[in-house]
Amino acid sequence: MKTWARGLAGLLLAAALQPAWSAVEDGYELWQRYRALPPVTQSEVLVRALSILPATPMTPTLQAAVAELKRGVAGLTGREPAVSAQLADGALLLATPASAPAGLNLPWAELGREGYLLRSVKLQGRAVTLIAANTDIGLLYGSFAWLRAAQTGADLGKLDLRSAPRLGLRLLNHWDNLDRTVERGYAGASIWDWWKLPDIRDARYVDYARANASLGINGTVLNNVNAKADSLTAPFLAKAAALADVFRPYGIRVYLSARFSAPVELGGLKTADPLDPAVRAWWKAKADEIYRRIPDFGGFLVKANSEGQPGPQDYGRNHADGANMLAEALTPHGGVVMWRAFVYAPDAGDRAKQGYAEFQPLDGRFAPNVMVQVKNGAIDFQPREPFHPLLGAMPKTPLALELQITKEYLGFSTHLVYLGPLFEEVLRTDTQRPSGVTVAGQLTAMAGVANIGTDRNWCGSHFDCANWYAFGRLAWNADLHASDLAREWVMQTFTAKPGAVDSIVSMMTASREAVVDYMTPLGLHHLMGTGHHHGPAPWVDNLERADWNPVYFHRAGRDGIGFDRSPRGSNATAQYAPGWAARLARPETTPEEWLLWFHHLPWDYRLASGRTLWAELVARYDRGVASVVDMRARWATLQADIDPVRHADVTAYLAVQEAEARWWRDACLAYFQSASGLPLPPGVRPPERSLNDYKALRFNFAPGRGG
Ligand code: GCW
Repeated sequence: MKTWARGLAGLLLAAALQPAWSAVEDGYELWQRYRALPPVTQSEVLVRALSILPATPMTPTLQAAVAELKRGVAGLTGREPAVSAQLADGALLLATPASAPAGLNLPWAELGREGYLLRSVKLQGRAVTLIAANTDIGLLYGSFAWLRAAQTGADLGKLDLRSAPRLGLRLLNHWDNLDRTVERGYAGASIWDWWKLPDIRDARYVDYARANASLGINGTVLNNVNAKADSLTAPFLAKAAALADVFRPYGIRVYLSARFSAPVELGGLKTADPLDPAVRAWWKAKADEIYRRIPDFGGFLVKANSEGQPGPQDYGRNHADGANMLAEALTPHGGVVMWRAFVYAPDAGDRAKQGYAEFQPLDGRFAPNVMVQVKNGAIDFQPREPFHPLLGAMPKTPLALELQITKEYLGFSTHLVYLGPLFEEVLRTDTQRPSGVTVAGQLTAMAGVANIGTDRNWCGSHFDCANWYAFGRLAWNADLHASDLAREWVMQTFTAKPGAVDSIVSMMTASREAVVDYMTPLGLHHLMGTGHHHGPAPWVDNLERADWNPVYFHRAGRDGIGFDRSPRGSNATAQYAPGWAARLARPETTPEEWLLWFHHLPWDYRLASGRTLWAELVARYDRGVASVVDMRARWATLQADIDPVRHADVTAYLAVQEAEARWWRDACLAYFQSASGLPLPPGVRPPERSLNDYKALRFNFAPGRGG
């Protein structure tokens, strides 16, 4: 063969062996890429989805379901199924009780309003796949579930899957401001283009709704809890109504954060006192106005008397007075109030105790359509917190769990930290109220603080989208396992190649423990930089309020480290059920991962490992860094399995993460060493720079502080 011909043949062979990466793997399509499946799976999907037989009547929601199935199957197999009215072999049959073929005996009642059933059946001699639900939204959820099954290796010829959410409300909370900045947002600007709304409806809004509906998220709070009253004015309500119109077919209701002082700011009243009849009338009229524009408006989310926000306490009233007033205005329309329990007053003692202290005594005093929304931990979305003592302690009050999807305290969007294990850990914890009832078992709703912005990949990094995914799936079903969700997400997002899937899943599941280790091991918390919350700053001791300073939380000195919340200290442990309280009262029976959250211990205290506290702390910081080094090495081996653009994106981010993990470790060890006065254990690498160098770092333009 001529040299040029050999060269050409070589090139062609190389091209044939190279996976055909699509040109647009930029993350925009999230877990809904629907790329061609491997041939065997592809033909399996093809036989099962030759045509779609929709239920009737053809509502916008059903249209969305059919469109998604067509798009999905076309992408996965290269052939779009026909929509047909004929029952044929290989049909996807969408059925409600009204449209189901006669003789079909299904457990309709168990599916509830939103649940679905997927089942392979023979009908009139034909092998079809049934997607059944009581409502068209159930059919949309079922369609997404079938597409997920098709992409994650389910046997499509033997489907028998039933699923219904336990929680009726599964929401995202956007901390988005009206000027499009996003408080604690690290993924660009707010996706809500308030200025151009209501006339211009960005195509992204539909894709946002599709992504959320695929998980079962059914509500979204559009604006920041640090709310401006303007969001309740007529022009902004028209904008919110436009979004509600886009989201409605996808089963997503719109909610707004309400500023408690709006009657003063917008209504010209002298007071926002919740017991004042004029104030109550103002809110009623406002609610009526909202429902005229948005008939299925979900309700209000409120941050009151917290971090400078107005609230009922400004008028000598309590949280129940405030929440019940809003509830009264919403009741005729079926709306709900989600009243946040994230409160802490200046110098009122242990900050961890304040939410419980203010809210628990009000149990039973809230109107039925009020939910108290509680963060997963008592301080603030730290890498690891013990569960909030309010969870389980208000049996007469519906509770919503607030989780933070955006990584305010976990390295922003540059660190790969999969939050599934964090969410799972909280949801599974036994509150012992009564024994065996987990946090998940205490809930009526779940809310996740969104990490979504205008970045092309939505979340600021490819892997951060897994956190949106895991939140949504767990809100639908809290019994799911974080590692299974990671697997599903990887198979839909990156690749279904088994070895690669295993590698990525193990990176993801290890990543949460890694961040705890390199930032705040052994129950430490709140060690981050002031204001922007980026990077380590355990030395900060000069802020106006005691409980804004890291030194308040870690209390490191020559004598030891940790916050004594035992009965000898602040006695925060007494806010838990008796079994937990007894266990947490003593360091020997406190789970090691929460040790310094509850106890102040001498540096030579012995841990289960046999090491002293000081040596263990150092070892944990080292383990965290090593884990990131390992993640980088694993990712490097996946180059052939991942499209080049996303592989390179993640590679670059992991390098940042490793550098920042080292920075956290070095700065914290330099500081804690100055407090303990102890030498580093033999063989341990000393911090790269001096403590003063770390203290001198400034980040004046860090993202996420909002407006
Ligand atoms: O953690 C703090 C955040 C604030 C946030 C607040 C809250 C919206 O730093 O940015 O404000 O929590 O949850 O209200």
